[in-house]
Formats: sequence, structure tokens, C-alpha cells
Amino acid sequence: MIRADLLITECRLATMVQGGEPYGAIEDGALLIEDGRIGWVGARADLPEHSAAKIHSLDGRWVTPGLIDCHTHLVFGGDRSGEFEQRLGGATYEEIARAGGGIVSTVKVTRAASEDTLFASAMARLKGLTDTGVTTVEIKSGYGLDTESELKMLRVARRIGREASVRVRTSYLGLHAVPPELKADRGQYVDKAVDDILPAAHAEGLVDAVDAYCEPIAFTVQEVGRLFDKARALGLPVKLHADQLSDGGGAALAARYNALSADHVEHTTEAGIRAMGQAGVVAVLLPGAFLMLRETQAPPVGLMRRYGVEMAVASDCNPGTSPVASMTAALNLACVQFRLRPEEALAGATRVAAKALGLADEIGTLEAYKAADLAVWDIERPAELAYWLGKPLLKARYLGGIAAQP
Ligand code: DI6
Ligand code: FE
Repeated sequence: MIRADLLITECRLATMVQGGEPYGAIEDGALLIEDGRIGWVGARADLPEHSAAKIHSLDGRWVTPGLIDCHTHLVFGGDRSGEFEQRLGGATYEEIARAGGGIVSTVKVTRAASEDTLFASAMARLKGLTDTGVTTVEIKSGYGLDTESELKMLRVARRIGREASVRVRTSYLGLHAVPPELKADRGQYVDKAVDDILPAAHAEGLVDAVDAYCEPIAFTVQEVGRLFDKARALGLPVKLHADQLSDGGGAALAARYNALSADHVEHTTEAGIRAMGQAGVVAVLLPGAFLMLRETQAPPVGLMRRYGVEMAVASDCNPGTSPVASMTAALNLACVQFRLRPEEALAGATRVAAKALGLADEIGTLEAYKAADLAVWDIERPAELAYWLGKPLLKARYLGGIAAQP
């Protein structure tokens, strides 16, 4: 006899469990929720003996795992719509970055902003994500680039996790750009990020993972390696912005350090993809940045399938390259630009995204014992989640079994 807090019934389930029906679908399904977790999930006809304090009947609607946005820069000051206009006028992202704009211009505004201001602007963007079914979001630092400002960003991210109805995982992205005051001595900045900022953020419990931007306009494989050695010493998992604008050996570096994920990977070579497959590194595809930068070389999706590299899809919400605050838009862009199948894209925003955050045992599929994080949709087929661009599809969200606020 299962004593449940909630029975969710008369619904179609896209469990996203592999190996059975497409989408792990159960046509006439039900879920029993106990203590914020899925106690039982299956066909309604097989419901075990139970008592439920409450019943939510969903009128045949589709239920998926709550979506997981595993790569965002949600917290930042200002915006870069002016640079967007410059790029439309012909300037490239690299030219703007090398001329002192780009990430560094967001750093100036972020440093000057209060925690309350950063919190409020991030919450407005978060609404775009939660309105498209997100229940877990990863948030990076990287627009502070000094101890005080990096910790400020990470504290804001933690506050979002406490005050908003969403789970938050943080990443320390100190090696995002060289701060203007240390432009003449980048080695000194790398030392500081590795020896001071990361340990200080970790000591305050602000870091779930360590990220870096490995790119000729950012940091080298050697510099990132130093940071990753420190992360390893502190027992923190790593991930990497790899091979976005050029092939810099980022995927192989991520594989060497058993990273959770290598993200972007547009320019990764076959050897890099093979190394990722062998090390079980997830490829996080970021089609919003690809769109906004008008990139032409798509990530090697065929090679990823061949070498068994699992693909996640994320918004990369950031002011420079991906002002995208919708997870369903990210699904659409991944399908249209990278030719993912809608089922692959949805897996990339659920099961595989959970793996990319090291949370595969906790969230990402509708399975007994996982957290009861759910999205309920007004759709007839799961492929619609990747098909519509901009149509509101979400009916409800549940976070830990509780109907969540938008
Ligand atoms: N993530 C990043 O860190 C950079 N690109 C990306 O996809 C740039 C972020 C920015 O320009 O602010
Ligand atoms: Fe990014």
C-alpha cells in the first residue's frame, strides 16, 4: 500500500527512459508522489494499491520531466544590444572582443551592480525559462573576474535557488576573460583565479562545478589545465566551453579531465569526439549562440551519434552571444540548425542535461525515486515542444511534487 501525497492521473507520460517506446511514452499514465519524489510511475491500469491525499487529473495532457537548462549565464548586469547592432552592421564577435567590448563590457556593468539589481534582472530572464518548463537551471559566474564580484554573482545564483521555484546548480567561470586591470599580465590573473578566487568561492559553498572558456580569444589549454588541476584537488567536477569558434583541442582537454560536459563543440575534430565518447563526456549544444553569431559550421552531430557522445541542449542565456530565455526555443533551434530529432532534443533538455550536471540519479526522467519535477503541456505530440517557436505550451510545473509558481 503506497501512501502518497499526490496522485497525478489521466495523463500521457513522456518518461524519457531509454529502451522502450519513443520518448519512453506511456499513453494512459499515472504518477504517485511521496515526499517530493516519484513513488510510482506507470500505466494507469497498473496503479498499485494506494491512498492519495490529493488527486490532480490532467485531462489527457502530456507530462515530461521538468526541463533542465544545463548551461546559462543568467546573472549579469546590463545587456549588449548595442553590440548586436554593431554585428548586424558587419563587425565580428572577435573584433568587438579584441577592441575591449564583449565580455569585458558586461564585466564593468556587473561589477557596479548591487546583488539586488543582479537578482531582479536574472529573475526576469528566469521567467522565460520557467514559462517554458524549466525546473533546474545551471548558472555561471564569469562577469566579475575579481574575488568580490565573482562571489557576488554566485551568491545571487544561490539566492535564486532559495527564492525562486527552480533548482540551481552553480559553476565558477573565472577563466572567462582577462579583466581589464590585468590585461598586461594575464598570468597573474590565472594565478589569482586558481589560487584565490576559486578557493574563496568554494569555501563559501558557492561552487558546484568549475567551467572555463577555452578559445584563442580567451584561455589556452595550459591555463585551463591549471584551473582544472585545482578543481580536482578541491573535489569539484569540471566542464568546458570548447571549440566554439575554432578547434583548440578543448574537447580532448575535457576528456582528459573526465569533464561532465564539453559545450559548443562546433569545431571539434573526429579525434576530439572519439575522446569524449571514451570518457563519457556529454556534448552540450548551444544553438542560440550559433544563431546569434550567424555561425556556419554546425557541431558534428553525426560523429557524436557514431561515437556514442550524448547530446544535451541548453539556452546559453548570456548578453553577448545568446540572449535566449526560452528552453523550447532552444529545442527548436537545435532541431532546425543541427538536425537533431525532436526526441533527441527533448532528451538533451532532460535525461542528458541531468547527466551534464552530475544529477542523473536525481532528475531528468520520470522514474521511481527521482525528484517529482514535472512539466505539463498543452500539446498533442511531444515533437511539438521542438516544433513551435514562441507559442506558449506550458500548462503547469511541479517542483519536488509541488505545483510551482511561474
Ligand atoms: N559562452 C560564453 O561564455 C561566451 N560565449 C558563450 O557561449 C561569451 C559570453 C559573452 O559574450 O558575454
Ligand atoms: Fe556559455
